[in-house]
Amino acid sequence: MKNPISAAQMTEIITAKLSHNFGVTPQEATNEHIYLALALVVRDLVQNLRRDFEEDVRKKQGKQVYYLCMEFLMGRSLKNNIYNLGLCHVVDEALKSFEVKTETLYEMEPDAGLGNGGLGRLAACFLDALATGGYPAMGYSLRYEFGIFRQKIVDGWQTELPDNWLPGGDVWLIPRPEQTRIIKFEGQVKDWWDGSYHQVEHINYTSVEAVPYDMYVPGKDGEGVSVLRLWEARAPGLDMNLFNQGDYLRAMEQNSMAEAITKVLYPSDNHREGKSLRLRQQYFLVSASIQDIIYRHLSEYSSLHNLPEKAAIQLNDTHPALAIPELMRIMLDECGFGWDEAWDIVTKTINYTNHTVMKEALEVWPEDLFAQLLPRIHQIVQEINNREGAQMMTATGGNTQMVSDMAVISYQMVKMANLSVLGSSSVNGVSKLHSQIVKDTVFHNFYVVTPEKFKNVTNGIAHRRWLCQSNPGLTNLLTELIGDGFVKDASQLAKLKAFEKDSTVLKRLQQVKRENKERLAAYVKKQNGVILNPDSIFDVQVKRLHEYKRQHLNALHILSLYQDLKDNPNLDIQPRTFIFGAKAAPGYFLAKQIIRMICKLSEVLENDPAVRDKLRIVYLEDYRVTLAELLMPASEISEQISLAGTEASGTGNMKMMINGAVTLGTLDGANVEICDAVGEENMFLFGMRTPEVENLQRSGYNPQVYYNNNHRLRRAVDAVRQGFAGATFDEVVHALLGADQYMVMADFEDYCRAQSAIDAVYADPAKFNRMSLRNVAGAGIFSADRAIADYARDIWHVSPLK
Ligand code: 26V
Repeated sequence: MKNPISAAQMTEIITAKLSHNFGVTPQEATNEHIYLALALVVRDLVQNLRRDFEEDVRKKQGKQVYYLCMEFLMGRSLKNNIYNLGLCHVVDEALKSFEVKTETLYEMEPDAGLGNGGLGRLAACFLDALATGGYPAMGYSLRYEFGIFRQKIVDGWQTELPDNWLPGGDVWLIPRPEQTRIIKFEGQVKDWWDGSYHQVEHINYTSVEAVPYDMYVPGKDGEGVSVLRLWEARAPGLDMNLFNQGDYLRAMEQNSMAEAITKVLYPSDNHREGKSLRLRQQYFLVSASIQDIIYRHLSEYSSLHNLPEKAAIQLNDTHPALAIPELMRIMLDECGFGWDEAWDIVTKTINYTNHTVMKEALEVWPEDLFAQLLPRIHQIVQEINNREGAQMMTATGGNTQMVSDMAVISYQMVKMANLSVLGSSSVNGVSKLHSQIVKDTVFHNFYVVTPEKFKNVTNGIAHRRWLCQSNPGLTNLLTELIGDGFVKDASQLAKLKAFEKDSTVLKRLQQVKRENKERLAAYVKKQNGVILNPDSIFDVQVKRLHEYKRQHLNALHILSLYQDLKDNPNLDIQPRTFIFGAKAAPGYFLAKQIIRMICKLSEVLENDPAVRDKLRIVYLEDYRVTLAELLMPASEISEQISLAGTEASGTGNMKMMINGAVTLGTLDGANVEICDAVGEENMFLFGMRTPEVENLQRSGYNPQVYYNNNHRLRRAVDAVRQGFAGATFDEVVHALLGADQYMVMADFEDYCRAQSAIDAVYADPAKFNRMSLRNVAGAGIFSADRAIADYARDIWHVSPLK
């Protein structure tokens, strides 16, 4: 920061806040008060930095990046902000006079869990990298009153509790009621010709107010500050018309409908919902944000003609795809543009990132619902469909099959992915493999027609959060060995390679891991009452629960290992602790049953004194950002075992790698690039490659074949069929032996082989530590700083302000 603050000054400002905001002296203040006061002090500092940054942007007329996403999984902010402002020591020192530890205050902050998983966390990591890189950027999303549910496991079953995060969390949110926007739903469209002009009017609509709340995200050393603008839905006061007509109840109903829009985050991931509330949420986000972007642009340049030169809008998946017709609507209906010119500007401004190729996640909306809720947007989408259809007819030489595949509306469904591709100048996947699959499969026809649109930007993580803040032990060791240049330039982690044969360094690396394992063990003891053996291998699979991620493959192997141990109690294996953490979509029954199976298997192991010191499962409840920050540094094996071709990228794989874990994985998503970075010899690879998966899909996958031919597999599946610990798992058995799309059985044998390879290597600590070191050294390219630099160069065409 330009004007560093001393600890004495910090004490003084916190004291002033305590008195001014809560009317308490430092002696009277509770920890809660001190947490809030400190947060407010930090917030003020960041707000000032943002003001300076914005002034600079204005002077230089810098191009703005707008990142639209239904989810931002921010986690906590206090520690990150203090770290990025370079105030850790100042705060530690200042808090001494309040007799409270900084860490205690950090623990009081609730996670801002405004997202489901990888997609939302990626958006959060990008805000950090945008700020640090000095790019003028805003994220737009919704201020959900309830974030991702809190998970409780009861007798193995997941139960969901509401996540009421605003008490304690909203100290970061600055309301901007003066910038409220109006969003219009339903009603009819009236159009007529006025001389030579086509006039359009949206009538009889119901309006909802969108009130913005800003959250600031400072970059490291305060070079830039990103803003996350979250919209809250409010009813615009009671409808007096209805009220006066005596329709009191309808007036009230409209009120609660409006406020339902930002009540709760949809908790499903990779599965479409098709509910009208979700469509309302999407349009609400998009309309408020696009109005805001246009307002900001016009107050600077008074014309939309240069929008593409001064603004880049990124659609994070198809959820905000209505930004395309919404921008068209405003240009056509409110700014007097003709179609062609408006379309040219829109398509040059908007870009789209695809995050999944799973068919069930591609959003489509029934056209009648769409037309009823968004009548004017529907007309525009129809027009896009007609015009683009005609264009595609020419481009494909009249290939009606191709044209229909690329249509925005077909069989009375609105296809958001096709709309996103047509309305964007760039379409990117999130890892090399995924971007190739996007071109080969889901968007193949688009690729044939407009190959230049298709790009790749491999995901990245905020390495300052996931390494520097979460793993101080490793960070100190790295700083001592290679200097602190890696903090702002992760590629410098490669310097660590020079130490791969240095046995002292390898031992210290192991010692750091050991301490992180003990830190996790202390948490598990408190939380689950289970005592972990820190000498055992910490083998971690944490991610959303989904069949394609194959947590059940992991479980099946553990079960089989248990059976082996029962046969031969003296079996020479390295003690293992298998750690799981995962939330299931509340309506996804099979996923919940898989959780139960894992928990029940854990019970079986725990109740068997002969094995529990060698083999243990811990299921960690309520996996979330803050828990991940504790887990990643303690992980030794990173399980990334999705069926090849299904996981778009993965980012947990990167978080564990940078903390020295070795990947046990298939060649899927970003695992492929992890392999490029560290070499096959520093991973445990197994399973079919994508071409083999495709072959097997073509020839017909028959799980029975594997069941019949592999004794170990049959025995494990039979045990699942029988059930254990008083529970049965019929649906799991059915999924495995039925038409399992994810081919668990086909990869089982090779997975077991890779698992034993881990055992053998772990028995030789020097070897394992060297692999671990090579993973840290190779993780630099997975920094979000690199990903953002790629977007800036290849897609947004923006440069940092400084
Ligand atoms: C779809 C839906 C459908 C409607 C209900 C709510 C909802 C929420 C999310 C989605 C799409 C999820 C796509 C997704 O999360 N993809 C993940 O993106 C990560 C970041 O790029 C990537 O690392 C993961 O591999 C990918 O699964």
